[in-house]
Amino acid sequence: MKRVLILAIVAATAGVVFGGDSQDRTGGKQIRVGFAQIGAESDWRKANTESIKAEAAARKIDLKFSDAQQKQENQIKAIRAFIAQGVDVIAFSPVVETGWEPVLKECKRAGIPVILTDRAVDTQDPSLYLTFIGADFVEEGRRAANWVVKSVGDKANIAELQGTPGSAPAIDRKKGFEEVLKQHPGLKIIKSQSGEFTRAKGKEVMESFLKSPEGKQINVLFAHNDDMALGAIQAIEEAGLKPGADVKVVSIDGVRAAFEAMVAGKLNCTVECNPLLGPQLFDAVDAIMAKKELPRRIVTKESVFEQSEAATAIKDRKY
Ligand code: GZL
Repeated sequence: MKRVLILAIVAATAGVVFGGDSQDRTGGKQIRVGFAQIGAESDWRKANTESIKAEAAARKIDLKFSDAQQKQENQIKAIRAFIAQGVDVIAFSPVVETGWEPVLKECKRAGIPVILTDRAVDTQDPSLYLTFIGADFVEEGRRAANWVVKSVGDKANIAELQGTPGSAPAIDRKKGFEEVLKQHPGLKIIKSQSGEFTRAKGKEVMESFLKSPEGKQINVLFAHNDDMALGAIQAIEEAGLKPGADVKVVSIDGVRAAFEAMVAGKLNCTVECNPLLGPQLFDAVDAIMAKKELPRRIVTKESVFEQSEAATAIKDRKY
């Protein structure tokens, strides 16, 4: 009884939701997976959560799910609660790249395999997780910059809205974008700041960019995700400018609202970053339970969408 009580307290503090019965319909032992999600900061994240929950339900997985409200300490608490519950597999999307080795070592000591989804961790010890399922963020940054070269030309003053400081997508998207800009000295990033992947912060930071002395020179916005771009589009309009024309806008994710903004002529390009990782995640869980080999890295397939194709492509979008 005492152990259960402790478990409940630990789990409750980490915002972990207990759920599921112990037997699936086939009478086999139900697989128990703990998933520590970052939060609900963007449409991309909500679609990612929906994909994971829907796939777990479809496969009758006993999913313990936690939402960390973008705080690393909450993700770590949730992972510790999953260890205490003795789940079969732990999966999570690390909000930032560093600070994970202690809790990953606890997973290893507990003999619980770990899968990274969406974002990577920075560790020297490859034994701390089995596989990383997610996009190539450096390539996404290159694709955004190549669109600027193709569509804007060799001269532009660029404002950049970065994602969460220290997160893999923010670090690598910037890296890929700047790698291409090195070949085009006329393309200059003249303002750059984090909008934390949210619409509200993206709008706030873009307002400050436009009010700055360099504000009038900005003719391209590169946002590390669609939500910040959509917030910035509001700021551009409130400044009396035409987003998509006076300021060209390129962002990353490919969420439905970005397609709607492209159809309205306010966003010029979105680089797809697929959030529908549920099927790949639970294929990896099945492989672990069957003691099959797993590739160290599973890269999701993605493309680039421009304004000219948005009205057609939006019909097929799943998120
Ligand atoms: C990318 C993902 C990022 C999205 C944002 O894989 O980690 O986090 O680009 C989300 O929309 O908040």
